Amino acid sequence: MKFFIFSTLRLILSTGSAHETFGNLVVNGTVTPKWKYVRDVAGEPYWATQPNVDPEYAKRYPFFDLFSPWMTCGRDAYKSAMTTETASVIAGSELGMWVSNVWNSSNLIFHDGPGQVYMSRAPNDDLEHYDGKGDWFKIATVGVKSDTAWQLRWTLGPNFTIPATTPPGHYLLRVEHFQPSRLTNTSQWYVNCAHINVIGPGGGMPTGSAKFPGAYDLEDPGIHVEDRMDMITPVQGVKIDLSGYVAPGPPVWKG
Ligand SMILES: *[C@@H]1O[C@H](CO)[C@@H](O)[C@H](O)[C@H]1NC(C)=O
Ligand SMILES: *[C@@H]1O[C@H](CO)[C@@H](O)[C@H](O)[C@H]1NC(C)=O
Ligand SMILES: *[C@@H]1O[C@H](CO)[C@@H](O)[C@H](O)[C@H]1NC(C)=O
Ligand SMILES: *[C@@H]1O[C@H](CO)[C@@H](O)[C@H](O)[C@H]1NC(C)=O
Ligand SMILES: [Cu+2]
Repeated sequence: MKFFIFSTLRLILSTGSAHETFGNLVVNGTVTPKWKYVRDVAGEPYWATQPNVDPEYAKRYPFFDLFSPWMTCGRDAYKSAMTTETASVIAGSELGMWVSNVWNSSNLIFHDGPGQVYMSRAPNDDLEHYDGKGDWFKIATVGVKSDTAWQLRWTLGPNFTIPATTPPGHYLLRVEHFQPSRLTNTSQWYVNCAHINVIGPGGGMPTGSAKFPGAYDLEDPGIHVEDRMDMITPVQGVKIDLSGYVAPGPPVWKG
């Protein structure tokens, strides 16, 4: 049984589906270099140990366990805290977290699912020693485009605004992308975190808080979805209908 589960997982990991990492922060209209402002991550444990496999290839594999510590900022991302640079960003400006590495050489996302963006201020504004275990507030959900399509499909990644009244300080900026499914505990998860220094007048009080891991549940209706919303393993004869989809987590704080 154990072997069966293992080989099924390997099959899922090695066929068809698209994978990605969000290694590029977009700031001031510029796509910054991969892993400069985003915490670098470890490769998927199996692929990372295969000979002659590009490390970037192994990094873009998803993880499946939403209770994993990888849910905070990606696989072993805290190990890169000291070497990740911090980007100064103006509150109220638009940023992006874009894919640096996808399965399909089109280099565009071809996963179906929402993207969400969260922020968490580092204690003492010390990002180099922040493991991301504090409170997070949500600043964006990039969800459905129509009843049959997701906004992120065939794009480089989410664009979003840092709320204009965000208290100035040093934050982890966390992007997540996943595939809602009608099958429990089968979503591919992609998570990465950037280091940002928010410059601005402040004055806002972020509301709605979440912990990662911990904020989401396997039975969250935005993760374990109705049959009509499953575009990964669709039920034959059931028409795709994403209407009414609500992504997991607290509401978006707009500042
Ligand atoms: C969910 O899947 C992950 C990995 O695929 C596994 O480690 C975990 O035990 C599963 N959780 C449950 C509740 O089945
Ligand atoms: C973005 O522009 C602001 C204002 O000019 C500047 O302070 C900041 O350093 C820039 N950020 C990056 C990462 O270039
Ligand atoms: C990427 O995937 C799409 C959808 O499967 C396919 O149509 C396209 O040809 C692929 N592009 C490349 C360059 O492999
Ligand atoms: C993000 O912005 C770029 C232009 O800067 C655009 O090409 C892209 O489609 C946008 N992404 C989404 C998901 O809207
Ligand atoms: Cu994938």
